[in-house]
Amino acid sequence: MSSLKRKPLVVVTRRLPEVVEARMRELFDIRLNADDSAMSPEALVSAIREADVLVPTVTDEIDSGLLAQAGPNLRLVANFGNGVDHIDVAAALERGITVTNTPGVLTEDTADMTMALILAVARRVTEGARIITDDKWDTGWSPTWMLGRRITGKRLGIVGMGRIGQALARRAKAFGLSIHYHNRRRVPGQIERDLDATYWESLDQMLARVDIVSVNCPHTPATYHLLSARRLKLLKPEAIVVNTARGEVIDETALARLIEAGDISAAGLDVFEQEPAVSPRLVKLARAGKVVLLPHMGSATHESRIDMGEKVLINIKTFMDGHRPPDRVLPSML
Ligand code: 8YV
Repeated sequence: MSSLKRKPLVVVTRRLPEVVEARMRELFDIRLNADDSAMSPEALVSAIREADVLVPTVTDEIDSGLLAQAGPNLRLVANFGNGVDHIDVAAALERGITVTNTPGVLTEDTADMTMALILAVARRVTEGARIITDDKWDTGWSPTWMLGRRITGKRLGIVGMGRIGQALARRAKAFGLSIHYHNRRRVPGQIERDLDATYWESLDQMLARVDIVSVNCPHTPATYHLLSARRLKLLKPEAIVVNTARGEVIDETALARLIEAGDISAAGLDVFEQEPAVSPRLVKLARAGKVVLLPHMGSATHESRIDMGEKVLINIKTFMDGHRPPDRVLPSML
């Protein structure tokens, strides 16, 4: 916690919604990234040398090497986003730098996008839309054409039953899916009852029994390639895999290989291991209608992005006023 006599210098690495930037301008001395391109490592170094507060996003790698070059004023990294796997939180804390994030405000939108991907894959939504825009609907309607899979009555396995996992479960239940989940900790009984959710202590056993798997856990050292080649092979051949969390939780190469071989039916991915690069194998599968790929759009609504900005503002303001910011991230939470 800290108190400055002057306005704090806040460096924001990407353009934020206008209302958020305007409020930041009123409260702080801010430096914005006018052209909104992802900051180079050199630009990040000069940012953290002068800033009191850095506001990064998922496109900035804030590792221990970078943090070692921070200037004496850097006290807070107020991440615009929930996931903090691009920030070395322990290294920051060792240097007396507080880290905050923006939990809670993007839950519903991310759960919506997960549901959208489940439906898009099962009902071939993007494939169908492309038939019209590519002028390929010359055969007209037919009883056996463009058939997808019904989702009602199927089993959904949620990997990570936190806020987003539970918001997805509420939606999926309304669509007639039965809810199964694996989580580090079992959720309270009342939540399980409300969601009719079945807890699987063994991820392997759950994977072998569900029709759709959705990844909704954070990326941490413990969840890196949690859906490994071995685990992906446990899935039924007709299974669908959906990921709106972080690419690193799934062994993407193994997933592509299994879909190519017909050992997994399809996938819907909003996140990738090497963003913004997307594996050419996945792109090829998308062209063949086997997977639906989106460019990390889970929280991309005006509402979420404004609320995320509001959280960043509150975290900075509270911290600068000498109080504990509401969304402090500690290594023990990861
Ligand atoms: C954001 C996200 O778009 O909040 C997160 O963890 O993955 C996304 O919804 C992005 O992280 C913003 O930095």
